[in-house]
This record gives sequence, C-alpha cells and structure tokens, in this order.
Amino acid sequence: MTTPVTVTVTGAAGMIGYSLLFRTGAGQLLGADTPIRLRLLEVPQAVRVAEGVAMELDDCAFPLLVDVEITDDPKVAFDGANLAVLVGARPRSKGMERSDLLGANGAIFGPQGRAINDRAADDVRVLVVGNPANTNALIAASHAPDVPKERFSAMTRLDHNRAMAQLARHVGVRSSQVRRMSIWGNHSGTQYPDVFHTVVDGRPGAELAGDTQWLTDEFIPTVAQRGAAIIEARGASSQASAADAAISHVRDWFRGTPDGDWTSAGVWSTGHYGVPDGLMCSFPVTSDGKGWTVVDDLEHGEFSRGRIDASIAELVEEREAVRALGLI
Ligand code: NAX
Repeated sequence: MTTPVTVTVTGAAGMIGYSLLFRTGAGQLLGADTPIRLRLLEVPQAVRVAEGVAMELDDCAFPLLVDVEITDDPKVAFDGANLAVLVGARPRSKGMERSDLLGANGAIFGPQGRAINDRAADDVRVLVVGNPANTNALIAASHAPDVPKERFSAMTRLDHNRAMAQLARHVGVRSSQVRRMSIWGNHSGTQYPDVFHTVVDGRPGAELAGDTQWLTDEFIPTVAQRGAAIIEARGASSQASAADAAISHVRDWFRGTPDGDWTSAGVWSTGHYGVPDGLMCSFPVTSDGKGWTVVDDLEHGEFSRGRIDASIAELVEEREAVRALGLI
C-alpha cells in the first residue's frame, strides 16, 4: 500500500462535510489506490457532531481510510496536511453587512492560512469551498507566505457543472457531451459562465447557443442563481452537488484534466486576460496532475468581455474591503 495522504477537512460537521467525507472515505477524492488519513477541524461547539460523523465513517469500514482525527485546533488539524479542503465558513446572517461577513471570515481564513503555512506538508494544496470562496482563498493564501500561491484554489466547479447541465439541456444532449465550459470571475452572482468556447457533441457551442437573448435572460441567471433556487426548493442549500464538485475539483487537480477538455477554478491571477495580479479569479484551467494552468489563448467578444470585467471589478472591490479591514 502507498503512503497515506493526509487530508484535512474543515466544517466537518456541516452539510457539505456530511457528503464529502463519505465519498472521500470511499476513495473517490484521490482514487481507489490512495489511502487517506483524515483530520477533521470544527469549532468547539460542533466537535461532538463531528465525532458522530467519525463514528459513521468507522462503521463504513472503508479499506482506504487509515485514521480519522477530530480537533478544534487548526495547528493540529493542518499538521502534515497534503490536502486541505476548507469548507467551514461564517454564513451571512440576517442584516449582516458585507464588511462584517468579510471580517468574520477573515477571522477564520487568516489563522487557518497561518496554520497551513506553519504546519502543513511541503506539498500541501488547498481548496477553499466556504464562501465568499474567492476572497477567503485570497485571505488564506496571504497568510501563508511560504506556500506557493498556485497551491491555493477556490471552488467554482459547482458553477461549471451547473453551466454544463443547463447548456446540455438547452441543446438536447447529455452533460457528458459538453466540453470546454468556462466560469470566469467570482463565485457569486456576477460570475460569467461562458458558452462561446464550448464544444457540444463535437460542434461549436457558440453556434448552438450563441443566441444572446437566451444567454442573458435564461442561461446566465439560471446558473448564477441556481444556489438560491435549490434553497427555495429544498429548504436547504446545495450539499451533495457541492461535495461532488469539490471531489471533481480535487480529482482533476491531482490526477489531471481529460485530454482536449478543461475545467474551471479560482486561481491566483498572474495577469492573464488583463485580470489584475493577485486576485483569486475563476478561469478555465487544465491540470497535469501537479498543478493548474490557465488556458490563456481564448478570445472574447464584447458580450463576454463586459461580463468578465464586471466580475473582476467585484473581486477587486472585495480585495479592497479585506485590505481596509487589515485582513491581507
Ligand atoms: P454548514 O453551515 O452546514 O456547515 C459549515 C460548518 O462549518 C459548520 O459545521 C460550522 O460549525 C463549521 N465551521 C464554522 N467555522 C469554522 C471554523 N472556523 N473552523 C472549522 N469549522 C468551522 O454549511 P455547508 O452547507 O456545509 O456549506 C459550507 C460552506 O460552503 C458555506 O460557506 C457555503 O456558503 C459554501 N458553499 C460554497 C460553494 C461553492 O461553490 N464554492 C457551493 C456550496 C456552498 O454554498
């Protein structure tokens, strides 16, 4: 058996955690040949619930799950971590201003970034799921000066998968027949799901779905508001689909994206497509199993450019806000 990989999951007692941890134990995160040592980080008041989840993990007798440890101390949780999936975050409560939300999350992701810096394994990679995901990832990365910035990414894979499903439904094909979807910008209402470079059942997606009225009136709002639609229908936010997206993100990051395709992830910008340096911005990306590479040769018409710029402007604003709060 190969050496176990240490995977730290925060927010382990939460809803996404409840889906993610069992699929991780079953070998879907890093593959059926990779044993895993799980470290679960929770706030003190949720540790008991995390213990219950760990009891259920035990009861699955997963052959790949070597060990499960539960803690409320980030230094313990990230000790030796090869992969950290940061799910736990402070949700927006009623009447909360955006700066309060950013401040509350800064108080979580700053110290976690520092603990990752000081304690994690040299090869650690970090996926941030907890919202606001892009800016939380920026805060964590900023507190981990010794970890290369490209080892941090923010999850926009759920948006990516939602966009694939909506486009497939519109054209009348299966999601598996859609390739080269792209999510640009922030994981928020300003995100831009881009069909113009897609390939749908071997044909240019722009030909099949380049009707800007459908894009503006249906596709873009449906993808961007899908989380709210799910809350409205289920009375609870996306859980299994979010966990599935995290699994797919990590699998592609560690095992590589399929030939001829790409995925979407929030990554540290280094000037591609005119995005200012040092924003955690979603781009189309490929992976060779070692790290993400931005697909850097796509051209945008006016329709796409305006929407990408609007989402970038929001990311810049969020960065200014966390700077003003002294969080980065
Ligand atoms: P839950 O509220 O069910 O669970 C969150 C868990 O995090 C709780 O158990 C809480 O105790 C824990 N937590 C809070 N602060 C913590 C800390 N400092 N250290 C460790 N654990 C901590 O939320 P859930 O539905 O699981 O969603 C988790 C996060 O994912 C939310 O921020 C949510 O907005 C975000 N999402 C992000 C998505 C994305 O595409 N990036 C999609 C799904 C989801 O909305």
